[in-house]
Amino acid sequence: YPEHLNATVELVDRHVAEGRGDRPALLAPGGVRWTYADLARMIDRMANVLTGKLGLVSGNRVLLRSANNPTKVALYMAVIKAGGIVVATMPLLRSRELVQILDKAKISLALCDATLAAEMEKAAAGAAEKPQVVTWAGTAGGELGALLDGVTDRFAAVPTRADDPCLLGFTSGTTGLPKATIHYHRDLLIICDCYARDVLKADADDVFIGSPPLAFTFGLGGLVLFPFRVGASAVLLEKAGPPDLAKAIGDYGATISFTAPTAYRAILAKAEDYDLSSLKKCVSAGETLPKPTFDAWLEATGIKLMDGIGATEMLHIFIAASEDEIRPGATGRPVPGYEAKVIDGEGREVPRGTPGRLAVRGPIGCRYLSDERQSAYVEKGWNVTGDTYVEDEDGYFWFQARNDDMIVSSGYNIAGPEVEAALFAHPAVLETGVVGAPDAERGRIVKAYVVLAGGFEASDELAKDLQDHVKRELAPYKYPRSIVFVDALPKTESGKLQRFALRQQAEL
Ligand code: 3SK
Repeated sequence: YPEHLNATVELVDRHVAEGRGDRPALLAPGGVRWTYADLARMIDRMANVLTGKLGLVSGNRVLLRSANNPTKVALYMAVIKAGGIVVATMPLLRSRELVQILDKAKISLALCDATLAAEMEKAAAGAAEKPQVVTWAGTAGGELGALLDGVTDRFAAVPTRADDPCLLGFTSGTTGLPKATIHYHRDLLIICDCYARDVLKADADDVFIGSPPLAFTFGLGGLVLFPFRVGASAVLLEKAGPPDLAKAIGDYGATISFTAPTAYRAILAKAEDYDLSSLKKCVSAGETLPKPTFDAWLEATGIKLMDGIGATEMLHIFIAASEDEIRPGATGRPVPGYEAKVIDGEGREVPRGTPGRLAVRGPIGCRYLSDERQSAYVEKGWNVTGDTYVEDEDGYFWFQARNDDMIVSSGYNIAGPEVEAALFAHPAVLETGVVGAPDAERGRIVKAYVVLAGGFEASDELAKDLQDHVKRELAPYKYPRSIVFVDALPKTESGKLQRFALRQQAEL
């Protein structure tokens, strides 16, 4: 990559400059259809507003909060074109989670869909430094619409360098304390030129669709960067539950889908209700892909699900297999440009066939924003992801387990300790331990073991009250779907909760 590059210029403007401006870029419900030229003009107007009326200067961090829609994508690319750094957030986050992000990322400007403004305003009021909040409604209406009025649709990209940061990707650590991973302009292109070009093999006629929020870099790649890199189009769905996604695949003639195994399973359960015949490739990631799901999808659609493992730290997928190299049950082999190995506790490579910690290196590596957990993630230049894997004789990697406390449920990463902290805020909870438990539907669910405080009695009503309490405290997808009342929790001699013992219990 050249020393100077701006990701928006490469991903959007290039198509207009090379005569592909009339090709569709973004499609959305309500008949929304933006060509690359429409999108480029909208981005330029927004970049003018950001740098003019909103005072953005290079390096400023801008928080974006909305469901997946064309306005969010245009704002994303406008911030980058203006030299800013995007901090995209999950739409379901509550104010207490948003405050952590505002403070960590030192946000001065937050752009928020009006329907999600209440929690944003609450968070802004509670932040160490109150950011300016600008809301929008529909396709760039509301406060943002008023700012865009009469603004010119030409903006000269800020001459950023390839290794200037343009994205802070937040990921909740095992402790629930969010970590911010820094990504550069060139990283946004690298994932396209490694995974999307060499493994996915997408082209300009493809129509991408999927469910992951753009704040999860799995969604950012699959629904924005990959289609834009090849001049294809993307369907953005604000509501992307399995029935909405399955229906939209037929409505838009989508050819490439990005979602988690849970969604593929839910679609399969009613596959005869939908027209999935346009699909050519289906990417599955965010949680383990069980072989029965792979087999059932192949049987119903004739398509091999393309499994992959990625990480916010590495921006996207680094182990996967192209369609003709898939080995059912294995995640795949390192994406071209990446290397992977399995290591023991001392960092030594273990013989093939032996389980150990997965270590990866490639053109993108983990760079946390001022976080002491950096040295635990990167060991001697290798990114140690926290997953246990086995490498076979042919160099395929087979997932065994997560070796930390994260619970991956329906594609969401949920930190057990964060849910425990929320439960502790309820007067009925004396002690609690939260772990993942197997679930046919969601892969895993959040399961809370609770010791009650005096004066409280176990009941279904109390369990429901605890669940509602967590939904009010945290993003609702984090609530414990199963609550078990117990007399005591397993502890070490020094009084620490033995989560591994609870995990074993939850597996039964
Ligand atoms: O495997 C994941 O969880 C992941 C994380 C970030 C980006 C992409 C992927 C697949």
